[in-house]
Amino acid sequence: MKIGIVCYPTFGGSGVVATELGKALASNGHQVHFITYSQPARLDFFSENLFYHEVSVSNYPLFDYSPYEVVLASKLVDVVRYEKLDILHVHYAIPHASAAFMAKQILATYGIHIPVVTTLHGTDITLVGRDATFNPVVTFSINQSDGITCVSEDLKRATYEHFDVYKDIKVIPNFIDLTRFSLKKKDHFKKAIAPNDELIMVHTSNFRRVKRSTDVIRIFKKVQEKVPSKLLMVGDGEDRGNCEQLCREFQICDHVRFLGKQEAVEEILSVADLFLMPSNTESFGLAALEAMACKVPVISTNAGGLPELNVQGVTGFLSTVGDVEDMAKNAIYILEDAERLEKFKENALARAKEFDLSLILPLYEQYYKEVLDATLV
Ligand code: GMT
Repeated sequence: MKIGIVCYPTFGGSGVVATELGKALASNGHQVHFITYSQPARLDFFSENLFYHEVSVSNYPLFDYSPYEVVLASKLVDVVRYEKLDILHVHYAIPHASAAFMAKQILATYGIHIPVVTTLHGTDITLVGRDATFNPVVTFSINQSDGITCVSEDLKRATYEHFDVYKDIKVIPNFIDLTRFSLKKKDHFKKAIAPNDELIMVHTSNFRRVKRSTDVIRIFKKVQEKVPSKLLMVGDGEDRGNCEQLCREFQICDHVRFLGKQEAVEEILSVADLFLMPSNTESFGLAALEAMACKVPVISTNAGGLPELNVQGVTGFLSTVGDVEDMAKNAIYILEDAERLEKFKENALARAKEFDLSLILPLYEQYYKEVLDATLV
């Protein structure tokens, strides 16, 4: 199959899922064309089946805002026509689904009928897309897609609740390549971070408000009063400064390290004992799955799709958003008993295996086939 993939090429969850999916499809013999505004961060290896087409928006003095969507639609028309693609898979509704719709209409004038699959990832539905300024276009372009997938049952429910979508939505969860995430522990790194064998807690995110990263610092303050521990904060974004400020106020700076944006997150997770995800909303929680794949239990909120991943009392614990007290109590419960911690770690890894790439990839392949069969003209 020849598949065009449109996504945000950044480190965000939707870009990671789209890129890893494209790489896996290419390894499985499909020809995959990425159509994005810069090379996807995870598109880090060469394969004869992988192609990358850059969407470059030129600046023109008249434009206060560059018309990215129009340029993307033109690029899609070009790539579909000349590379003879069978299907387009766009990740994150805004503005990819509407650009794909525009391209589809133009291609029809050349007698080319290309089915479009849209994958909804989270904030395109739960935050941005719900905004009245986007809603009519998001609703229309989702309904115009030939196939719609989303990453959790909760996101499916939210889509039907907030948008007038009348089509079926297929839930295909996030996945993990366990071969990449089962690394040997970096003992020298662990020793440097926790010289006295302190336990290591980790938070990875883009530090946007929705991640409630400052709650991580509040939780950690309480935990380190009871359990000798260190905290690693991975990533960067608007709330990082607030987190640093809070560390100074609490006088815990010696125990917290801000590592900034990191590519090899699995190396950091390989030395971790507990992962913290106190998000306000999370359609699936890919970062938590990555932690679990590294045998790290998860303290999270019960928002969005998190209960579909993190199993209460088995792989970690889930609390109400903002209930720092409860999250700290649960973290201490897991960490204070070595045998109990080991059990939670084993459970986390076992759960992650249920989302292995080898199980989820066929679901996408099968769905493409169904969409193609249904749209044959
Ligand atoms: O909103 C983000 O944090 C980024 C966003 C994205 O689309 O890049 O992540 C979302 O998609 C991921 C992959 O499907 C999910 O695992 C994340 O839970 C989801 N984030 C939110 O819902 C906040």
